[in-house]
Amino acid sequence: MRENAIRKKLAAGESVINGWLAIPSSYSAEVMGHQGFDSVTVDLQHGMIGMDAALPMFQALSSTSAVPLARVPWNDPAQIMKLLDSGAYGIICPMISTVDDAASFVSSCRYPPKGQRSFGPARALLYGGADYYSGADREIMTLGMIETQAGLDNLDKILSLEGLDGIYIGPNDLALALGSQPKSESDDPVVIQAVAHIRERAKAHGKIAGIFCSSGDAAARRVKEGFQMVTPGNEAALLSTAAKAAIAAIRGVTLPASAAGNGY
Ligand code: 3PY
Ligand code: MG
Repeated sequence: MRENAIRKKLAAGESVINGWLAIPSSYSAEVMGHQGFDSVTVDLQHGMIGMDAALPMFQALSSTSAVPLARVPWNDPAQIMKLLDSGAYGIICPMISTVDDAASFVSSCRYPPKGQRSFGPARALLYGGADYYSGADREIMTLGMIETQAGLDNLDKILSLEGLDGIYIGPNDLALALGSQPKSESDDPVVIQAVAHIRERAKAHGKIAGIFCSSGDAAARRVKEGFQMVTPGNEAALLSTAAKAAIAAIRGVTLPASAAGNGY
C-alpha cells in the first residue's frame, strides 16, 4: 500500500503543512496540491463541498504529492467510511467531546477486529494500491477536533484512546465554547491558555497536535510553539487575501490589518 507520507514525517519529528479546500472544484484542488503542501484537506464540514464534489477533488490531488485528507461534516460512520473509500488517507473529525465520540470515530476508520469499517475500498484501491486492505489500519490517520468545553474537560481521556493519532484544534469553535469571539488567532487569555493546554497535553500523550490558523505567519508561530500540523487558512481565504493585496498595490494603498481574514 502507498505509504502515508505525513505519518512518516510526523513520526520523524517534522512538522506538516496542511492545505485546506473549501471550494468545490477539482481545479482548485489540483492547484493547491501542486504548491508544496504536505497534505491537503477536503473540508466537507464548512467547505462548500459535498460527497460528489469531493471525489474529483481527491482525483485531482492524486496528480500531486500532497497526502489527501478529509474533514467530515460530523462524526458519522457512513460519511467517514465513504470518504475513506474515496481515497482519503486521514480523517479530521469535528467536535470530539467525549472518549465515546473518539472511540466511535476511530472505529469508523479501522477494519474489524479493530473497528467497524465496512469493506469496499473502491477508489482507495486505485490510490492506495491493490494491497490497500492489509495496510489501511496502519496508514489511515485519525485526528479528532478539540473545540468544545466538554472536549477540554475530557481531553486526557480522549488523548488516552489507542488508535487516535492526534487532535486538531478548531480555534473558532473553541473560542465560542469559552465565551469568546470566534477568531483563529484569539487574543483572549482564556483561549490562549486553552490552546496551549491542549498542545501540552497532546505532547504529554505522545499524540499529534494540529491547529487551524489564519495565515502562513500565524501558522509559523504555531509551529514554533510546538504544533506539528498547521493549516494556513483555506484556499478561499488565501485567494481573497491575494486578490485584496493585488488591488491595494494597484491603487497604491496599504491594507489595514482588519483586511486580513480569519482563515475562512
Ligand atoms: C474552527 O476554528 O472551529 C474550525 O473548525 C476550523 O476549521
Ligand atoms: Mg470548528
